[in-house]
Amino acid sequence: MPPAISDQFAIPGAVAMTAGVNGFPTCVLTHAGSARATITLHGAHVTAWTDASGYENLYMSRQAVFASDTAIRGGIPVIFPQFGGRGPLAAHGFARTSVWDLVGTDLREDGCVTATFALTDSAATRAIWPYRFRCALTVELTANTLTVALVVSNTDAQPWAFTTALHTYFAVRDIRQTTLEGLQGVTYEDALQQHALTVEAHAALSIAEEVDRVYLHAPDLLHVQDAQAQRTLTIAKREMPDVVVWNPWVEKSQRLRDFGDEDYRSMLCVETGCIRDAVMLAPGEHWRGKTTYISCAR
Ligand code: TA6
Repeated sequence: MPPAISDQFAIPGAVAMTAGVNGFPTCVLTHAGSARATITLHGAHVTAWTDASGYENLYMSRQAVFASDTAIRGGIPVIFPQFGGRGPLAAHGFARTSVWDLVGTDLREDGCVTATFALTDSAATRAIWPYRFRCALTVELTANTLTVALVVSNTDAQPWAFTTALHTYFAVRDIRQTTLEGLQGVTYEDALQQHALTVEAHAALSIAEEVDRVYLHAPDLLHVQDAQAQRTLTIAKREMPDVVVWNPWVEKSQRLRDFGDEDYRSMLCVETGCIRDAVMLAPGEHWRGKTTYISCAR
């Protein structure tokens, strides 16, 4: 049963709460009557982001399953406390399938619209990850930018470590006419080659097969160049050293239930996070990381 919907944090013209897909409570941010972002409380998951030009920047599978125990295929899944299979938990951890609370909204003087979501430990999380924690995720919307900031706090009396990522699915007009700039010279782990280490040779990375790589300590500025859409999506990250580049291509697309067989053509995951080196937090310590996405026509 989806949680109840409250208007406690509504701001006329800027923040509204609605019943989203399958009744999931969804927060809708609107900037100056044009740019728009939707975030479901299920996973504090950004499910859509259109900029002031009306361009939808995120991929969302038409087969995405909105169910309490399932990760939504598309948008920005929040990965915590474990990336992939790098630990004892189910792949990518429990944050993306947990119900977060909306704990605050704001319409700033500069017009930026924000919403903050929180997830804290529970008997259910402690049963599988025996630590006390608090995560706060803030989404900030302006005319042509979307920022996602994550604060992870150790509220326990013992230290613990985590890995995390914003598993962002970008919409692209045609993957074969899309490149990713900024990774030349960066070492990556290739998940398709038993995590062998390789140095990226290309200034502009093209995708013409399944790609599943973790680029280590990548530059904080990257650009997705969508030639057919004549658009550039800039990714500006802070305190999130690693970058994942993933496209399932043909065969894996056919194996994914919640992903169209041809959808590999219209998406590219470029994910930012702390993946290779886990972050260790002492009691009372916090980790802060953020990524800003900037959409512009070329
Ligand atoms: O981010 C890349 C990756 O780890 C891939 O290996 C692939 O499994 C993808 O995440 C999707 O994972 P999911 O659990 O959402 O199906």
